[in-house]
Amino acid sequence: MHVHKYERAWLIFGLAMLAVFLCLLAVAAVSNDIVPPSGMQQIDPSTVARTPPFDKPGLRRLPDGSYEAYYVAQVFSFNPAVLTVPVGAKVTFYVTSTDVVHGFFVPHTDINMMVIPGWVNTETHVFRTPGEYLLICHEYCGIGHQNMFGKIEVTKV
Ligand SMILES: [Cu+2]
Repeated sequence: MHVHKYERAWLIFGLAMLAVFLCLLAVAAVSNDIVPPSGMQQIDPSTVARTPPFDKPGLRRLPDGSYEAYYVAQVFSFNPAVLTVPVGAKVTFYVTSTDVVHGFFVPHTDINMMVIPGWVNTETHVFRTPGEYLLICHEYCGIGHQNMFGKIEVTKV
């Protein structure tokens, strides 16, 4: 089979770039100790219910006036199902799963996480507009996935 010299050069260039990028990825992963997804806390999924602070999921107010919300995702619900926060609150969400991969998505905000058993995922959001926010699982997690949702009520103070 005849391959034109420009075509051969282009194929070699493409393969060389692939090799370079794979090497860079491997070097970055090893040297920066990258694990997918990066920089998250680990937790034993079988002992989440006994591991503080996930043994009592919900909202906590910090001395600086911000909030932490601890969520446990499991087939097919979020705990807490309803979270009430005051408008203007800066809330850092900590979410983990006890069983399978779930999603943690609040439309019209920047909250969009994967919830992976064995890991604690985190995201911070400031709720500036009062109202009801839907919290949905957007990773297919089983037969009742479409019923897996929660609510965040942002109330005027
Ligand atoms: Cu789901």
